[in-house]
Formats: sequence, C-alpha cells, structure tokens
Amino acid sequence: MEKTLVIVKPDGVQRGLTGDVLRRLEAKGLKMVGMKMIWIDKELASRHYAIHTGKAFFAGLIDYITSSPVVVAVFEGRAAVQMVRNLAGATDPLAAAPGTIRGDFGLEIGRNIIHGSDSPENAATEIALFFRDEELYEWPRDTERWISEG
Ligand code: D4T
Repeated sequence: MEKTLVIVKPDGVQRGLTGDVLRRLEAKGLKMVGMKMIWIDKELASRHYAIHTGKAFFAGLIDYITSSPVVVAVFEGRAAVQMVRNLAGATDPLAAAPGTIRGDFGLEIGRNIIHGSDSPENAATEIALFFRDEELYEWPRDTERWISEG
C-alpha cells in the first residue's frame, strides 16, 4: 500500500491547525501509520529540501521550517501521495482551490501549512529521513472494509 510523508509545518502548528489538517487526511480514508512532533534542525531541513539548494527562496525556506516545531506523519492508502497533494492544494495558496488545505487556510507560498511528498519514490526517501522503522505501525483498521474495496 502506498505511503506518503506529511509535515504540518511551523505555521500550521503555531496557528493551531494541526488537528484540522490531520482530520482532513483521516476523514478522506487515509490511514495514519506514524506521527510525532519534532523540531527540525538545519541539517535535516537541508537534506529534506536538498532539491531546492541554491534557489532564491532556499535560505528563507530553511529558516521557516526550522523556526518552530512541526508534526510529521506517515499516511497510507490507495494513491496516498496524490491523494494528499489533492487535499493540500497548489503550492501557492493563491492558486490553491477553496476546499483544499492551502486554499482554505493560507495566503503565502512561504507559509503554506502542509508538506506532502511528490512521488512514491521521494516519499520512501523522506519517510526514512524522518522515521525509524519501529516508529511506523502496521495496524489492522476495523473500518477498512468500509473504506477500501479490496
Ligand atoms: P512542499 O515540498 O513544501 O510540500 O511544497 P510543494 O511540493 O508543494 O512545492 P515545492 O517542492 O515546489 O516547494 C517547496 C517549498 O518551498 C516553498 N517555496 C516554493 C517558496 O517559498 N517559494 C517558491 O517560489 C517556491 C516554488 C514552498 C514550498
């Protein structure tokens, strides 16, 4: 089953939106298989955002993501990567549709509340960056047959 990494970013935690964000992903039917609060340090931030090294917004992005605690979670389900990205909305809240997390809660691209992995391959790398194997649970969900056809 596909997994994806979710980060409720510092603005999401500071604004008390952690529950709203996780609730939307849970209500969709995605299964949470790991979750914790951490304070990302510069080294972890630079590894997570390595692809953006050298870009004009990189320094600001690292300052922002390390500025306050975040909540990281792993969600599992059918096409979990794309499902989370659909719920998160476009990177820039200006372009994010109403009804999405960024469309409903954000104004600025540099304060866009949630991170979701952008491919299953990157999800695997990111999950390994933030979670040890024993922090992820394979748990049977009693409502599974009402959510998944398989
Ligand atoms: P993340 O990775 O945070 O979920 O966002 P996206 O996958 O939607 O978008 P991204 O990788 O292109 O950007 C990563 C992160 O950088 C911020 N950002 C991005 C920014 O502050 N200014 C910019 O011009 C861009 C492109 C927002 C998200």
